[in-house]
Order: sequence, then structure tokens, then C-alpha cells
Amino acid sequence: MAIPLLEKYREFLSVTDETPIVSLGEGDTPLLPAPELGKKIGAEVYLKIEGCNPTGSFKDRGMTLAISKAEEKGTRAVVCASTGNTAASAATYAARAGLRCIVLLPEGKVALGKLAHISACGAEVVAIQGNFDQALEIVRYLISAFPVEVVNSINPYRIEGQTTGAFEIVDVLGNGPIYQAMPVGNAGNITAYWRGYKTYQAAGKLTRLPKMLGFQAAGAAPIVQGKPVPNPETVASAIRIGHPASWETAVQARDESGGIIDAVTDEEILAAYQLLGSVEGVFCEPASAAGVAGILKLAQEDFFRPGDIVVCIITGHGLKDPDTAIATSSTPTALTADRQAVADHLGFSP
Ligand code: AN7
Repeated sequence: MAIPLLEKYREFLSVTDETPIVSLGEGDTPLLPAPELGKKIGAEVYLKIEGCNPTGSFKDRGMTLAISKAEEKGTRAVVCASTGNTAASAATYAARAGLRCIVLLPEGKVALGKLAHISACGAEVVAIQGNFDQALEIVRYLISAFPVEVVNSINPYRIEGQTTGAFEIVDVLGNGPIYQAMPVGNAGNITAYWRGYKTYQAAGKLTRLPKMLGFQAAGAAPIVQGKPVPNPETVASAIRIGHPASWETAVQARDESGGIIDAVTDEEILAAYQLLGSVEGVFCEPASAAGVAGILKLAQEDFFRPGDIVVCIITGHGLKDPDTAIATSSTPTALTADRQAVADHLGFSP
């Protein structure tokens, strides 16, 4: 049986003998070389495939700890606002732990695969007629007034659990990469990775901290613009967030590391999304392609040097958002069930 992530990195986490570890086999995701992408940007590129987590996104790293600690405390109910992945992860780990799970989603803006997963795991879904930021405000009220635990990344255990992504990268590479690229939404993950690298540095496990490269969608880029975005819009629904909860710590990660937080357009995101699928064989959701879109954009200005090691966090699986996959693909050719017609269509001659 796989060792739970929380056992593996126990010495760096708030896990005690009293913590009932709620695990579904999260973590230990592949760090995949991406040679074609590497050629395009002129550096050595690796993809951290977080879609291989049990609920298909990086959220499980934080959720295993948040739900374990909630159970340790005797919590009966958990709540989150979500663009989809946090809710899918919360619903799943809460089901495993036997906790009530309430999720507040921006109505009509959550990708289909996430909705399916949330329903299958029995969470109570409230569709808020507003955006993620408004849903999170309501969650802040609910937790201040009622006996329910938040499992958004404003719960510190979420970010603590997500530091394990950085540990795994260093365990494979033997040091920090030169650059780490990733999408930024509510900004918990960039906060977590930077904290993870610094934790490992303090433990003597790395000598090189990476420069953190974060990318927001152009229509939802509050950190880049330096002000909240009241009506965020992007095809990358996971990062359709206008007022990130971990804003300050994301800016800290950028500045302490000497990195960049920039914006990429929906066109750039979808181009990177299709490139990843068709050239590297990595099918991710649109938000997950934002980091790759970002390094492709930087490469246009000769940003990278040969030998640079660039790790992109591919945060969620492509099946999360089947609508976008189908909308961006070519329509299939319909033919009669005739062998010759099919062979002719494919250009095969006898
Ligand atoms: C695939 O699920 O905010 O910057 O509510 O699902 O840590 O927010 C999801 C975010 C990137 C951004 N990629 O991470 C939610 C939610 C994917 C995501 C992000 C999200 P953060």
C-alpha cells in the first residue's frame, strides 16, 4: 500500500500521533521531462503532473491535511468556496472521513468534470449567483458564525500540505529548479511552493531556491494590475478569481525569489493547452496551461538560457473540463459504416 503523503513528509507537517490520517493515495506525482517544450523555450523543462492526484488536482495535497486535522479536532462539517477543484477535493476527503461537506460555487462557472465529481461524493452544493470572491466572503461569514470548518486555503493546513509538491520536486532533481512556473488564482499554491522550498532549504535539503514565475489570466489578473478585479473573466475557470486570499504571500514569493507574476491571454492559455496535449501527451485543464503559456511568452524575449531547469506545475487533469476540450477540437468526420469510404478518407490506397 502506498505510504500516505502525510506520513512521508511527517517531520515537516503538523501531523501528530493524535492525527487520524485521511488519505486517498495523494502525492508522489510524476515529474515528466517535456523535451519538445524545452526545445521551444531553449531550456530543460519538466512538468509536475498534479492531475495524477486522486481527485485530479493539486488540491488533494492540502486537503488530506486539512481534513485530517478537522477530524482530529472533532469537526462535523466543512465548507469551502470554489471554482471547482477545491470543492471536488473537499467533497472526496470529507466523504472518506464521514464529514458533512458544503460547497459554494459560482453559478454556471464551474467545469463539468468538477461538478460531476462533487455530486458523486455527496457534497451539498450551493450555486451562488456571483463569482468566487463573493462566495468566499460568504464562507468567511459562515465560519465566523457557525460550527463549520473552512477548507479553503485560508485554512493554514491547506497551504502546509501543499508544500509537499516542492519537496517532491527537490527529492527528484536533487536541488531546486532554476525557475518554477505555475498558474495563480487564489494564490495559495504559489505561497505553498515557496514555503516548501524554504522549508527544505532550512533543513539542508537544497542549496538553490528557484525563481517563482506565476501567471494569471489576463481577464483575472489582480496581482499584475495591483488592484482587485470586480468581474474576473477567463476561459480558465479555475483561476477566475479577482481578489486572491493569499495576495500578499504571493507577492512575497515573487519578490523574495526574484521572480515574476505576469498575465497571459485566453488565446495564449488555449494555445499552450493544445500544445501540451498534442505534442507532450499531457492533457490538462485550461488553468493548468497558464504556467506553460507564461514560459512560452517569456521565451519570446529570450528569457531562458540553455541549461536552465524550468519546472511547470500542471495543476489539474484535462477531464475536469470536457467542454473546453471539445470546443477547441476539430469536429469528427462522419462517414457511413463502409470500409472503403473510411480507407479513402484516411488516404490509404490498396
Ligand atoms: C487547476 O478550486 O481556487 O492560486 O477553488 O483549480 O492556489 O488558487 C482553484 C485554483 C490553478 C490556482 N490550477 O491555484 C478552487 C481554486 C487549477 C486550479 C489554480 C486552481 P491557487
